[in-house]
Amino acid sequence: MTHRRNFIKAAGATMLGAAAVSRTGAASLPEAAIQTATTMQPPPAPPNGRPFNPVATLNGWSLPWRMKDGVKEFHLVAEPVVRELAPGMKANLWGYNGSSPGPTIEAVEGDRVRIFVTNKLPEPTTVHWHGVLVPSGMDGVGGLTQAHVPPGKTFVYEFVLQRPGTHMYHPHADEMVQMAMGMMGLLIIHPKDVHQFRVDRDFAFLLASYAIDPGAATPRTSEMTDFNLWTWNSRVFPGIDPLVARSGDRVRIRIGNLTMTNHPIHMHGPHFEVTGTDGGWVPKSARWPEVTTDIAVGQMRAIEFDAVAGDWAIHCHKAHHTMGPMSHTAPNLIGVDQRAVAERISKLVPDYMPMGSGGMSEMAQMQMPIPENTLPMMTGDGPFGALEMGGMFSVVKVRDGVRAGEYRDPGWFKHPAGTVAREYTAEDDDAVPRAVQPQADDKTLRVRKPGGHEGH
Ligand SMILES: [Cu+2]
Repeated sequence: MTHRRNFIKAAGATMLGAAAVSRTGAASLPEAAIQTATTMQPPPAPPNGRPFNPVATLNGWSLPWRMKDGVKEFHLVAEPVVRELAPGMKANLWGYNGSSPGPTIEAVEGDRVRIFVTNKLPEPTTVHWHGVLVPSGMDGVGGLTQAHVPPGKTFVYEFVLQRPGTHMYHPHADEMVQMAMGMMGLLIIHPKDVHQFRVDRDFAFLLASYAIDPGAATPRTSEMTDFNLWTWNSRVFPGIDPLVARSGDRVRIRIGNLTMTNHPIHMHGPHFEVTGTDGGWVPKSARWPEVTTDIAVGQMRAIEFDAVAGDWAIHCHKAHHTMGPMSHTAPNLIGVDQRAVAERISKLVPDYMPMGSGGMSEMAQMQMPIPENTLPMMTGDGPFGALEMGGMFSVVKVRDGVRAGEYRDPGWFKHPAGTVAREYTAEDDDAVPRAVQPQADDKTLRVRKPGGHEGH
């Protein structure tokens, strides 16, 4: 679905902004690729320039560049986009080149990059290169280090990438609105030495939150705390790509947080280490094992682990962040039978859904009416039933024999015989060793060891 558009033709006389437009850049703009697919587009190996191992952007893509006299030229177009957050809900967002988040920009330590930014929004914008070492005048802070990019104009940023690392880009202009509308993207600086920090699989995504009322499609941008859609690359479970790897692969996941709150990201299965921050790579001697890493607002964390076969949940550990937008105002009604009245209320108040009398779980099964273009609170099916999830949740799917560069969903894990938790039945009575068993002809309890060692 990637296609190109010629900006010179499309925009007629595209106006160039006053800021730092070099003659080389002004001669002709590089084409601005666009992408509207919401599934991961595994990036091809770099066609020119220094070699690098590209990242896999969850539900996203990487921006092609043009090499011009040794400079890598990229073209970002800030514009309104429609993003499907998960099947059943589309949001009116702002992004870049057809998508929110915008495409991942990938380049190499030492590269000189020239990034054209065309503003097709109804208001001025800028681009700040979060964590990238740039000259002050390239830092993208509207009013402070540059004039804003007016609607219809193109500005150009140019700098040399000094250190490898994981960075983000986002506006520093009317930030509250523009970031709440989804304007953000990843900027990856690969090391000059392709073997440095080498991993087998390198995933990347951004945390973003939206406040979209049930039945609506456009975020409430003045919201400060009460967000109801918790997304990875502007997707929510079950719309988030799985992270597919082969057993034994060294896997990296780079996660940047551009929401308004912290997210403790927790991965089941193998332990990981935090190997990178926005400031660069953590020396081996300074890493420690973890199963959860908190990612504060404006932070990036890269984690790495050795993949072990299985389906391993990865999610934000704030329970409300793995939920959809419906019914967070529901009172606790455990023990109360109120379904008849609830159904009548929900017809009058679209955002109303009762908590079940035995907990919330039954909500994942029953089909209460919800407004159009709205996701339920808990959803998704697994091989054993309802997953009861939403929001910031996905699955690290590790299998033997996955080919390098293969990211397709391999389906559910086939557990080896005898390794799945199951119901205990009376037939198990003799098969399962009991920890403590009273001995009929004895006054004291003896520990019974499995294997019939008692009685000597
Ligand atoms: Cu969270």
